[in-house]
Amino acid sequence: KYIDRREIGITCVAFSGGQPRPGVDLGPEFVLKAGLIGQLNAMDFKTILTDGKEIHDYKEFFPASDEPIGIIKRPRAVGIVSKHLTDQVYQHSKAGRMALQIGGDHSMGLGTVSGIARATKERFGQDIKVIWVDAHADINTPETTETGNLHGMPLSFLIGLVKENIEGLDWVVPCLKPENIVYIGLRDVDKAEKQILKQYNIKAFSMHEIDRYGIGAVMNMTIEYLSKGDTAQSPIHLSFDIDALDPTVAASTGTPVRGGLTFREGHYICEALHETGRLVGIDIVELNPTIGHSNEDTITIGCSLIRAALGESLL
Ligand code: EXY
Ligand code: MN
Ligand code: MN
Ligand code: MN
Repeated sequence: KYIDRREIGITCVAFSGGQPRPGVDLGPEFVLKAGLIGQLNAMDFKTILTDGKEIHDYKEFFPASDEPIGIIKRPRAVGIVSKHLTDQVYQHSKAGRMALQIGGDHSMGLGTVSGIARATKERFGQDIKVIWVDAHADINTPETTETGNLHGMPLSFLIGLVKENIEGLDWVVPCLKPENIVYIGLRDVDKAEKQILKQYNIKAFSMHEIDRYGIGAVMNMTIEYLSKGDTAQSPIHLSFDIDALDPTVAASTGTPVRGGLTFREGHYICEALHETGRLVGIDIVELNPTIGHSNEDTITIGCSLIRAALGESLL
């Protein structure tokens, strides 16, 4: 009921500034070259490229100098990318389209969640709920971060943990409630992040819970959790970091961590979310085709995760 047409608004974010390794900005180009648009059209979706452009790098908006603020690296570039992305995603979502974003590093979650949250609030008066599939929690604050990499911080901005104004990022309006987040796949969480998860009582299924209950039960619990209270049927955004998958499955990513999701577990998550009929947005991020063996596999999997979340049937 949230998506009223078989239309997908696609924004390809060629950006790597939220982390130090070059190449993650090439993710979208490789995904398009692998034929994603044709695959979606074959599923009977009309695809609409944001501003009619295949790839967005937003470089024309970057300031000439982007000195670190404390240890926070490239705050202005990260901020300007996500500010533009917020408006682009908002336009698609507001028009009743599925919003699909391909990255690019996960700092872009600042923009994708902000845009979707604004649109769903306006259209339905509902708060957005977010499934964050990731090896990492991405919830460091500018105070707790040990690396200064903003791809490890988007959720702290989105839930309003950042009180100080950081130049370039001061536009971010908290738009996500901690109780509306569910993590799946965690296995490399910093000490300070663990404290934040505890303090705000954020729902998380780490690899330990996936091993214990199995992915089927974990998805049942996830959907049950997101179906309580007065926003029982509210819209859901999926932010899928490819590093949630095991590095033996998807090697081409900048911060691989052993002990991750299998190919099927990753796809099952997408399929189960599709079945809810509540998905309004999908991010696939941290695809870095310059890293790892056989990058084709990682890119191909990125495409098939997207199709799974859009309801590609297995039979
Ligand atoms: N927690 C570490 C940091 O804050 O730098 C690692 C973050 C990696 C984030 C990747 C994209 O998910
Ligand atoms: Mn991430
Ligand atoms: Mn990650
Ligand atoms: Mn760590």
